[in-house]
Amino acid sequence: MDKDAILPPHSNVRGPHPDDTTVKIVALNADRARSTGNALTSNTGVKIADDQNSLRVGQRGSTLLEDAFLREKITHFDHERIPERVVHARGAGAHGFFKVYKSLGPYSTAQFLNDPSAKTPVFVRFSTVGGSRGSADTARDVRGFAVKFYTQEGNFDLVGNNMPVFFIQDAIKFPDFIHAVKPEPDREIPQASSAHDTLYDFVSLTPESTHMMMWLMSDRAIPRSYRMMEGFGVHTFRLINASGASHFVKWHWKPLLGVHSLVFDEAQKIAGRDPDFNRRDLWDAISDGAFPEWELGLQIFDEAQAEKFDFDVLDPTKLIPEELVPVQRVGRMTLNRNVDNYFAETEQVAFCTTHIVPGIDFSDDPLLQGRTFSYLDTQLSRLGSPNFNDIPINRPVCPFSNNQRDAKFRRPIDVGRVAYNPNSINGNSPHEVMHEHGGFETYPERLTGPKRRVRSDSFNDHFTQALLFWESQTKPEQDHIVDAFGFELAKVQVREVRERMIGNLALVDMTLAQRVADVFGITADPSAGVNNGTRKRSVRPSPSLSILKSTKKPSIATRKVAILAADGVNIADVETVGKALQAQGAKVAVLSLKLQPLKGAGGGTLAVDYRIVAEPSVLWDAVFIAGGVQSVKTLAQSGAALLFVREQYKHAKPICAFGDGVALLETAGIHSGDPASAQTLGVIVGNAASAQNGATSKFATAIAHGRFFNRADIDAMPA
Ligand code: HDE
Repeated sequence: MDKDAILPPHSNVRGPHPDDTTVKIVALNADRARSTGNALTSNTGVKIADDQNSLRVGQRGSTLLEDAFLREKITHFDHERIPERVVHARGAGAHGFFKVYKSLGPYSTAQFLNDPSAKTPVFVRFSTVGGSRGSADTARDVRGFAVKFYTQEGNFDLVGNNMPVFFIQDAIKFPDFIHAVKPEPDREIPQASSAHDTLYDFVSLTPESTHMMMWLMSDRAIPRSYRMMEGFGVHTFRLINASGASHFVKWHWKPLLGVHSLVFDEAQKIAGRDPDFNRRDLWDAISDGAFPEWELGLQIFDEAQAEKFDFDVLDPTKLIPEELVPVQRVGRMTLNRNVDNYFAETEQVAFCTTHIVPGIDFSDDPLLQGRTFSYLDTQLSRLGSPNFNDIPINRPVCPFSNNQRDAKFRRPIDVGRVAYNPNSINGNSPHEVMHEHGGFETYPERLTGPKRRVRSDSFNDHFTQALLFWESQTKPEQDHIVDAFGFELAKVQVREVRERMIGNLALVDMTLAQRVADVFGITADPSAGVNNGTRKRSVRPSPSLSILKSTKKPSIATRKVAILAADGVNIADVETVGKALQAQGAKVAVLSLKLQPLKGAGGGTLAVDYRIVAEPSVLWDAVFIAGGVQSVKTLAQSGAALLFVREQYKHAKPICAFGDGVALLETAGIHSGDPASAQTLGVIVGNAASAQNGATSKFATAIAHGRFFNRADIDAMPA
C-alpha cells in the first residue's frame, strides 16, 4: 500500500522520507525478507498448490498424517511465542542515530563520544515495567528507556528508566520487589497496577523505596508520550580517558519537546479507549516525519566531589541534583525509522547492562552489579541460545570474531580447525588486542575489605531525597502526588499496610502524610512507619525535579488539536484556526458525529477525519469549537460532544470556541465569560474577526503551555 495512503488525511507534519541510512539499517537490509510477487512455498521452498484445504480421505473424512504442509504450518504456528520479558514486557521500539556535539576526549575514549562526524546507529525500546505484553500503555508505572548504540567498538547498551532513582538498593531484593508489584500470584490481579496490597506491604516495610514511590505517584509515571519524557541511566557509571583516569558519570536524556504528562483520570480512561496510546504516538510521529529527539546529558564528577555529597553516589535510590552537578548536553539522538517487524526487532532486541565499550566502565553500585548478571541470563531464557547476539537486531556493526562455537541457532559457518586461543595453527587468530589499540581494559579500582553481607551505612538515609522531591514540586504537582497516594492506598485492603505507608510518608513530611491520611480520616503517625535509617535533613529544592518548573521553550509541535463540528459549521473558522495551528506544527483534525463530509453554513463542504465516539477527548491535547448555529445545536444535543468538552475542561486542557461555539461550552457547564475568573483559565473565546487579532494566537500559547491545573472546579466537573 502507498505509504501516504495510510496516514491520517489532515496530518500536516508529514516530513520528507526519513533519512534513515545508518550502517545498521544498511546491514539489516540483508536480513529483510519481502514476499511481494513471490510464490507461496514451504520452508524448504516447495511451491504450494492449495493452502486452503488440508489433505483428507474423501470429501468429509479424517485428515491424513501425511499432510506435511499442514503439519509444518501448524507446528510453526504453535511455537510462535517466546517468553515475554519478566519485567518491561510491554514496549515499543524504533531506530535512529546519535551524534556527539564535540569530542569528550578528556573524559572517555569511547569513539562514539569522541567523533562529532560519526552517526552512531541506535535502537531504542520504551516500555512499562509491571504489565504483561498486552497491557495498556498508560498504566501508572515507571517507563523503561533502553538505548542500544551500535558503535564501531561494539554495542553499548544504556538500559535506563524515565525516573532517576530506583526502589531498592541491592539486586538481591529485585525478585522480592517485582513479585510484590506484579499481579498477586494466586489471583493474577491487578494487571499493570501498583495499587494493591502486596506492593504496599513490601515498600512500606522497605523504606529505601520511599523516594522512588514519590516519583511513582508523580506525573512522571503517566507520560503524555515517550517522546516527551526524560531518560536516566540511574546508576553512577565511570568514564575512562586515554590516560586511564576515571570520572564518575550519570546519564540523562532530555527530550527536545519538553516533559509532559497525562492526568491520572485521563490515563485510566485512555487505557480503555486506546491501550496503544504511547506506542501509537511514537509510530505516528516517526511515520509523519516528526522525528523524536533527545539530548544526551552527562553529570560528570570525580571521586573527591562524590565524597563531599551527603549521600552515596553508589546508592541507586539517590539522585544528584542538577544544581549540585550540572547536566552537560553533549549530543543528540534522533529516532527516524519505525521497525519493519515488531517481533524481529522490538521483541528480540536484547539489552544487557554488560554491553559496554572501551572508555566506559561500571561503578560498584550494588544494583548495577546485580544487573550485570541478570540481563545475559534473561536473554538465554527468552531467546533460547547464547547465540542471541547473532539475531539481526542485536548484531554489532563492527567486525566481531572469537572462539565461541555451536549451540542452538548457530548461523555462521565458522571455517577452520582452530577454535581456541592461544594457537599457532591459525597464526594465533583471533588475537587479543592491547588496551592502547582499542582492547577493553577494566578500570583498576583498588578495593580492600572483608567479605561480608552488609548494607553500607552511607546508604541509610531513606527520607531526605524523598523530601527533596516533594519540596521541589509545584502545588498542582504536589496535589497530584497526594491524590495518587490517596487513590492507590484506597485500593489497599489491609489497614495496617496502609497506615504503615502513611507512617513512612510522615517520616518524609508531615504535611504530605496528613493530606494523604485525611483521605482515610486518620492522623498521620511517624511511629507507624519503618525508619531503619538516619533522620531526615533539611533540603534545598531542586527545580529540575519538577516537570512544570523545568520544561522550557514549550512548543505546540505534534500536539493533537480536535476541531468539533457538525452540519452548518462556519468553515472559515475551521480553516483560520486549523491552518494557523498547523503552521506551528500541531496535528489538527475535524471530529464529528458521523464520518461524512459536513455542509458549511455558507455553502461548501468540510471533510471529517474522525468520529467523536471513536476518538474521544482523552486522546486530544486541545479542542476548538467552530461557530455555526446549526453545527453547535447538533453538538449540544450529543452526549459524546458534551462529554468531550467537559473532559477537556476536567483534564485542564486548552479550549477555544468561536462565535456560536461558546453555547456548547455553556451547555456543558463551562463558563467562558469573565476572563479574570479561574474558571476561564485556558478557555479562549473569539470569532472570525478576533482570530485575526489574537484569539488564535492565544489558543496556540495555551496549547504550548499545556495544562491549566489552577482552573477552578476541576473536581466538580462531571466527566
Ligand atoms: Fe532491569 N531487567 N533489572 N532495570 N530493565 C530487565 O531484562 C533487572 C533495573 C530495565 O526494553 C530484564 O531483557 C534486575 C533498573 C529496562 O528490553 C531483566 C534489576 C533499571 C528493561 C532485568 C533491574 C532497569 C529491563 C527483563 C535490579 C533502570 C527493558 C527483560 C538488580 C536503570 C529492556 C530483559 C528492554 C529489563 C533485570 C533493575 C531498566 C530481568 C535484576 C535499576 C529499561 O534481566
